[in-house]
Amino acid sequence: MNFANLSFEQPLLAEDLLTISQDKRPLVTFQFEEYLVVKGKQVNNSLNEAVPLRHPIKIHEAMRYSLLAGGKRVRPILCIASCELVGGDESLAMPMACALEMIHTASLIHDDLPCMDNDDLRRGKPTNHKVFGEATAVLAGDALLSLAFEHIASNTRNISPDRVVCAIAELSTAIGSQGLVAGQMMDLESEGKEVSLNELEYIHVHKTAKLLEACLVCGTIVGGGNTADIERVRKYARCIGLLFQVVDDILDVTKSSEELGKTAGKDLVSNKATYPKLMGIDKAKKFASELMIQAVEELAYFDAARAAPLYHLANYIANREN
Ligand code: GRG
Repeated sequence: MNFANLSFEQPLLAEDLLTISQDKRPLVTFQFEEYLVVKGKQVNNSLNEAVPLRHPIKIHEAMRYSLLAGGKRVRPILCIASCELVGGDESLAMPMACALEMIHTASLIHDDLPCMDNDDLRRGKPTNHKVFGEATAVLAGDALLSLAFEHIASNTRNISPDRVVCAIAELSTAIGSQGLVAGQMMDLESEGKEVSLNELEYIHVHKTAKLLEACLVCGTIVGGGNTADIERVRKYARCIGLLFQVVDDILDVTKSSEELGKTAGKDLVSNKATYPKLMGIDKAKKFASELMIQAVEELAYFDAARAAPLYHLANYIANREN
């Protein structure tokens, strides 16, 4: 991709996080803010329809409470953007995108439970168990997880069964005992212990990056991408996934609870291993900038116009404020 002669709708990056050289900027003018708003609304509408308020009312109320509480919708939007990157229409990816948000929300509900992170605030509201009680919160997470797979199987259209099965395999691996659950397990086990940078990377890669990788890879699969496309997107995804968590660690020490919509400074109070703690805030920011640059380089193989959303999403993840 030729990155020369570019124009931008907004500044690329917060100066303190990173600067990226002119020749790495995408070719096309792209209204990223509008893209985020439009895609976010479409995802919210689809999620609202996917979980109607029906009998038994309490469990569906609890599922809807957390699922529709806001959230940046980064995962479904990454899925849609990677589908569009390889020429697929958004409609092909929407059931998968909604499923990813359901799984993400399930993991947040469980993560906030007293037996896990024990948190009171999520997405700017009291956590699920604070409102509905612990037992219902556990069930709401279980039901969202199950519904995610039902939703993919029942609502995906115009994609070969081979591709759907392949995407489901990718997704289920990413969230099980070799993915999300592995990261959470190691995170719990490392509480109160000295953690090396390698161990911290294992936790972050599994707890956060694997699901983000699945979002991008599944979007590429359902969008019709070939093996080379999938592997290139996977490389981008691995950088973005780790970047997301490094930035999360930085935000925990630099923002307030109001700004984050969740309890700020929690990592410090619980003496948790984080990138700022292990390498200092400046080096953590530098690491984030390196990951962002590496991610963007992986997009060079793709059509510039189609790659623009993923280019801007990398920038957004690096510079997000919550
Ligand atoms: C339910 C499959 C399943 C597993 C449960 C509890 C658990 C195992 C894993 C916890 C995983 C976890 C909560 C990781 C943190 C990921 C993270 C950085 C979340 C914040 O994501 P944002 O900033 O939040 O995208 P919003 O609210 O905007 O969606």
